[in-house]
Amino acid sequence: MTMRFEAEPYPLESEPDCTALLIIDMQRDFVEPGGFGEMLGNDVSLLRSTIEPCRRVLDAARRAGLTVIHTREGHRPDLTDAPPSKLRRGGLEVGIGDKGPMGRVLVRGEYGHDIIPELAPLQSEPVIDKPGKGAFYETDLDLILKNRGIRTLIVGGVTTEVCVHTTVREANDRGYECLVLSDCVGSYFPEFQRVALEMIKAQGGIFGWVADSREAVRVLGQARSPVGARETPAA
Ligand code: TIU
Repeated sequence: MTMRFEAEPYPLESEPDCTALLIIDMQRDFVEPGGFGEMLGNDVSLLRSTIEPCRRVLDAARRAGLTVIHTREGHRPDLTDAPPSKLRRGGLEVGIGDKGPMGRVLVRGEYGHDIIPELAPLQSEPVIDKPGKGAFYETDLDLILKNRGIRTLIVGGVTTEVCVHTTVREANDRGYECLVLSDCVGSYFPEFQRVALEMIKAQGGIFGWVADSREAVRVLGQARSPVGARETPAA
């Protein structure tokens, strides 16, 4: 069965077994106080409105049997995969690799680095640990998507103009079609949120489509991947 999302700038069609939900960097370090987001000087409460819409779409995607993939931005404990330029950036008092209230900032295995419990991955859902802003850079995301025959990505997560944009642009150049859900992505800057969404869908959808969680849940509610749910969540 073909899914048809009413989106901007025009409807997007895809097959459930060729479509994945990609949830980007919904980590404590970005959405909870005391993490990397706050250390950069941001009000992290602005991102928290994305949690409920992401949870509803995640639930619908799991029920429809879609591939679900999560990403986390962060580094090895020895920071050997962190470019010195990234470590220096911002001249932060407490920055990447330093000890903060939620453990070492943006370091894999630390409390702050992990995905928030509301959106915790199932065992069957790949988690991509990425050193950069884009989820394709120096990761096996492209390989996983190709092996699953995925061509369309439904995208949520944070932040809209940084890791979401970078990932969607990378995906677009690799031939994937991306549907970004406006209320499932968030920015620390309201004006960036608005403009970042405009940029995606301008010029005939120059690198993607935009819809919202309601539309995604509506369409996914009628869909079922022939591959079937790989792991059914507890009701
Ligand atoms: N600072 C900011 O807006 N974002 C990031 O550093 N990473 C992600 O977007 N995940």
